[in-house]
Amino acid sequence: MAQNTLEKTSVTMLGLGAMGAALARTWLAAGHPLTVWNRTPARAAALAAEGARVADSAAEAVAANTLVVVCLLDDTSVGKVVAGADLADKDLVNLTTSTPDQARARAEWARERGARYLDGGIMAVPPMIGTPEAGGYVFYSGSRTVFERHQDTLGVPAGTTYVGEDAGFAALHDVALLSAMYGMFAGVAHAFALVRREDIDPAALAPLLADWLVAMVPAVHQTADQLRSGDYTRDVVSTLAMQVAGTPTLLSTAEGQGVSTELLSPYLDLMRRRLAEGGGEENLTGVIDLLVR
Ligand code: FVH
Repeated sequence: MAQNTLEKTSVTMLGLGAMGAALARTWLAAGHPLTVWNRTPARAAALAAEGARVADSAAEAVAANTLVVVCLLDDTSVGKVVAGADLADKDLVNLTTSTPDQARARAEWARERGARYLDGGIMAVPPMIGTPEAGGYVFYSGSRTVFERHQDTLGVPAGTTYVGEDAGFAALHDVALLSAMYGMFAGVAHAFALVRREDIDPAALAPLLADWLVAMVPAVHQTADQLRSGDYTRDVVSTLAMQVAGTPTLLSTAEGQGVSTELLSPYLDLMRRRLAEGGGEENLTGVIDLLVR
């Protein structure tokens, strides 16, 4: 049931895929007057039944409100969809996943058309939208004016974290976190592969694995401290020299279990390179410098 719509900012939503529809639904439920458009009109039917106004074109939807939120498949679809709309004096919030360079180019593109631009990187999946306890949030970067003006409205579907005026920073933060996530998934895949052929219940390993990863998470903060200070030996408990000495055990165990080391080896190779360059008293922070060279 929609709440009182008095004084609630009107929102235009372009894109009603899994994510766009979830976002739209929370604004409707919170009482924000909502105009929607989607390339495939049938996807708007459910929202229309819940009170959304369905525009016949993207241009018509953009014309309806100052705050225009876009959540489409990719940056190319954003260019196509918004191309025919008059963006003059609009607050354009683009929640489509893009690269930092795409976001910066899109910000410039919007500025040339008279719009203020805010980019977003969504750290949530659709079921987390409108569910604050799920912990989902959106990185925002670009126009601080747009962010501050609409922070309350943008905070309806998920938390908001503003990371700077560089329009590319939201995408960069998004990709940094996702990249770390895939690194973690790579390690988890290797761990499960190691026990795959044994009489070890994956469900018994899972909590051990999860607890171990959680116990290791504070290392993220130590890495940040070392990067800021430039001293990669600060507060080191497990030296790189010691860790590299243990790598044959990891590789031999994988071989013994009949498991490919293709996920693990690239990281171990970087550890060995850093050691060869004299980083034996550090922990793992020096690997970062090998990557950015
Ligand atoms: N769903 C997720 O788990 C992730 C979570 C993190 C953020 N992503 C990003 O959100 C963007 C939208 O994702 P989505 O889940 O809504 O994606 P779809 O359900 O596939 O919907 C895609 C929408 O884009 C429309 N569309 C695609 N191509 C075009 C085009 N050439 N012209 C106009 N519209 C286009 C599509 O329309 P239709 O197929 O229904 O006609 C949908 O509205 C995305 O950047 C994720 O990376 C989601």
